[in-house]
Amino acid sequence: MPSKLVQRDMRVQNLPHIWCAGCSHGSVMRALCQAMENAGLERKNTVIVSGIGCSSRAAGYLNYDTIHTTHGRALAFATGIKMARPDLEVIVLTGDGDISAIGGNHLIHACRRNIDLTCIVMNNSIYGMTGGQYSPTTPTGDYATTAPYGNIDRDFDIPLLAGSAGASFTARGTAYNIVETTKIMEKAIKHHGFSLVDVASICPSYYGRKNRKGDAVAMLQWQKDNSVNIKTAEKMNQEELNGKIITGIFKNEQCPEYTDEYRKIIKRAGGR
Ligand SMILES: Cc1ncc(C[n+]2csc(CCOP(=O)(O)OP(=O)(O)O)c2C)c(N)n1
Ligand code: SF4
Repeated sequence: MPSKLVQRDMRVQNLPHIWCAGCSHGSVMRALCQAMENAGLERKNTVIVSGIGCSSRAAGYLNYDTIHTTHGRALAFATGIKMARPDLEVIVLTGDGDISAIGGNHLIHACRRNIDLTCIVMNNSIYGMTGGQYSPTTPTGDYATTAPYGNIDRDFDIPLLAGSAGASFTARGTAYNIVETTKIMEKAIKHHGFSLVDVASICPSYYGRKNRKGDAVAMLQWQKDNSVNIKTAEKMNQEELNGKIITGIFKNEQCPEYTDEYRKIIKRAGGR
């Protein structure tokens, strides 16, 4: 018998899902359901928007008003929805490829505008859906289908990028510590302004296999052993932090929000 949360939040008729055994996208999706419940979101006021990728498939399994859009464009669709209906809670589900490669320009401008969207990035450091090509978050030196001798690109730190571009809430959780990740998601949902939660995720089928990281259990164990909360990280030097996943809330500020500012312009122009 599926749990109450699954019965309430999932389109069980769309199961079985497409994810490989051990993929962490399901745990992240489940954490989002819990965070939405904890934040008091109602189905009638909530829209979930995704791009394209294994991660973006989550929108299809959630029993909300959802849009599975085009690759990289989830934030553009979400911006349109929020501009038309600022009263709605708009949540974007995306992958590292979707949001920081093809969708990178949409990301920095959504951050710059500080529009009130919550963006959950399932960051598995690879393009899973298309067979393991390297993404902008594949660590330098790691292997991918398109980097058989090692990746020479330097990788993005997505929360750092988002914060620098103007997002007022940025954070990172892990698939391993899903309890902490759920709490972070709840805060991100409640935040008024652009919130980005990067969730260090695992793709055992491609990233794990190409980089000899072992099975899903070994990959999660690695996350457990190598995660450092921001408060502890502040007391560590760069050498000690090398290769670590820094978690927690990095930025949480109140700044003018885009749809609020837009309403003011409408009033100034004589509209309602
Ligand atoms: C315009 C366009 N270009 C390329 C693709 C092929 N494509 C589909 S998903 C994807 C990458 C997805 O990677 P990511 O967002 O990291 O998600 P994951 O599958 O790893 O969860 C690509 C390149 C596409 N669907 N549309
Ligand atoms: S290919 Fe990777 S990201 Fe896609 S479902 Fe499988 S494990 Fe998950």
